[in-house]
Amino acid sequence: MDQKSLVLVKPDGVRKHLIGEIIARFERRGLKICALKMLVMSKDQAKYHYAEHVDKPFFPELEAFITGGPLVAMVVEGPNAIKAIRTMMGVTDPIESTPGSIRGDFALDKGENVIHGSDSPEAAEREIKNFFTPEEIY
Ligand code: IDP
Ligand code: MG
Repeated sequence: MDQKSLVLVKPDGVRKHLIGEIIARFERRGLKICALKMLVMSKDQAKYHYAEHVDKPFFPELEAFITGGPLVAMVVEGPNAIKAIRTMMGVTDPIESTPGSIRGDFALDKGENVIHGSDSPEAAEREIKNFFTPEEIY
């Protein structure tokens, strides 16, 4: 079953020159990039994207980080794309992520952890709308 996921190369990933590395991993795996753009997230966009975390103590730090520089947003599609991408990403805290995963290879910090990927089809649908119009998704 084909699924779409909203993936972000977060501002730390852009600063670390990891855009190509991350896209290449998805493409080599057989996943399709069907929408792509670079942008600076607004605070409103950040509150919508991280709605489940707005009341958490780390939210101010997260908001400052995620809005603090350009990021790359993309829609990635393929069979079981959501789970496939979450596995390729590693877990939230890179220290616990397996080497070979994106976070396990390229991050050490729980906040600045290089990549976002949707965690469910419902989240993907909601998150994709925050960045792309239907016409921008191929
Ligand atoms: P996920 O990105 O693996 O789905 P979530 O628990 O949904 O992880 O958290 C969203 C993002 O919020 C994380 O990727 C990370 O950037 C940030 N974050 C989560 N927990 C913490 C924390 O304890 N301190 C700082 N930032 C955090
Ligand atoms: Mg999450």
